[in-house]
Amino acid sequence: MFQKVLIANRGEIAVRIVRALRESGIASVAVYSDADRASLAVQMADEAAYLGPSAASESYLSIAKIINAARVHGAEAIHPGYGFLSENAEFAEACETAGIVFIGPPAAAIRQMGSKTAARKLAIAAGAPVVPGSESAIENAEHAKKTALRLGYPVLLKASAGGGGKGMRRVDREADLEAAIRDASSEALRAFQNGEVYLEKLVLEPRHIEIQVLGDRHGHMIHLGERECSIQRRHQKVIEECPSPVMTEHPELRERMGEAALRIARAANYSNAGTIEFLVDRDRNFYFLEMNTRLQVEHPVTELVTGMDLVQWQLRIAEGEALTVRQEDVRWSGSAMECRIYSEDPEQQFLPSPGLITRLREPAGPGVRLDSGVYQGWTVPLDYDPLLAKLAAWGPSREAAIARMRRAILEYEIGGIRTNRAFFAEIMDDEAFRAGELSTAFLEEFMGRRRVLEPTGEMEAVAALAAVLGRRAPSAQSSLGLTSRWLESGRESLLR
Ligand code: MV4
Repeated sequence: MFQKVLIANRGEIAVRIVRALRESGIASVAVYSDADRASLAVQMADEAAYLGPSAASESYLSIAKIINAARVHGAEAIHPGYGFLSENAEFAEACETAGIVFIGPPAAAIRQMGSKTAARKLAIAAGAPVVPGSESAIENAEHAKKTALRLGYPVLLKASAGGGGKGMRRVDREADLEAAIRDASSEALRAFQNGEVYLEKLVLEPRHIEIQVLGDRHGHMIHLGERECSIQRRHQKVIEECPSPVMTEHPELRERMGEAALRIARAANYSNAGTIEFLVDRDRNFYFLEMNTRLQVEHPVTELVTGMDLVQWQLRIAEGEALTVRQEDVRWSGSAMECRIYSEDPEQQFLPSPGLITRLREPAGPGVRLDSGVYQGWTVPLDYDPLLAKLAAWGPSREAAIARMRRAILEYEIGGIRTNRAFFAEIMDDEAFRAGELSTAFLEEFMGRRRVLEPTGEMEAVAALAAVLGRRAPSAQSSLGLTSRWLESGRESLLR
């Protein structure tokens, strides 16, 4: 068993990992930058190591500083969390060279999945479905035209080194193809120092569904089912859930996608926790998209439904333990969803809203889990991702989970900064959402049908009154037809 582990991350995920370590009797070392001196993770961990200036390049992204901190503090292993160095094959190798265990997959698997064209080839070789597309990178305009004609328009240009939507271009007709290739290629070159692009058939209004896999270092691999992540904005996930409403209606889809995910992970000689992303079209055809070789932000919904602690398993697997859970032991119970609470203003094009948290009341109670990285008096820095916390709710059914989520959102109060908290209450009340009619187009359509009134001073006074009423009778809020902006400004004028 490890005695001490360093957490190469910050925010809520660092806190999540401190908790798992403490439960296992392992000492934790948090790391911090100037902006994070007083972070919750630093306060909660057994030890803390200063990395440097707030800029991530000089702190959380510095391989040398992090390896050095692990050496100085005597940590035998490093958990990278998500983002930062978590999918950096060189970091995984540097850990190994320093005699430190990297809590994650082998460096070779990280590297292979980092190339989207290599990952696609691997999936094809493993017999998993991929979106129809070019065999490899586009060589010239003629090659692109021939391929697009075979696929049929619309097509999608993607960067080989990409991910997260950068360097992606939709092309609807041949006349636009050459210019789009130039655009996508130069964007990819700037972003990834690699201008290679390839073509795929465009899947219209897909669902984004991913499969969680877990493998040990002895060749055992299981999947823990799916998470539906279709509700996203600009490739940033906003709500995730397990099970996917489509799987509840078609359970055989889970089995087929789970098997495809296992074939891909095995072909990559994968171990530890990983996620295989798929697109699912309206006819429930599924296609491999990419593999994320890390613990994901949204892992709590899988934990709530399977009862398995993914971070604990990551630690055991990294220690060389064998998986004791067989595929037939995995059971899915009830329904869970997660809302990502960001310090951003939904009424100002989701602009970041950093600053001092002057008031905080956190939701709790049956079926509610809050993974938070903040406290009252903490100043949210502008330097990093604006994720404050992840609010998750579990219920015996999707309806029950939605009811709990709605209740928890109304309990949650964050003062001093703008957050997207109340925005989620509106989504929970949305008919299409409640019906489980999800696709990656959901949020844009939702924003379109949402009534947004810019409140005047008078309206704010009404909202303040309504917020008071709402505390006594939450139903008064919806019967007054209040938008989240009204409620939020009402609450804030009360907190001032
Ligand atoms: C697609 C697609 C439709 N057809 N590929 C976006 C990010 C990158 N990881 C892959 N993405 C997509 N690839 C084909 N052939 C639609 C998307 C996409 C998307 C995928 C997952 C989650 C959200 C998305 C939002 C817009 C587009």
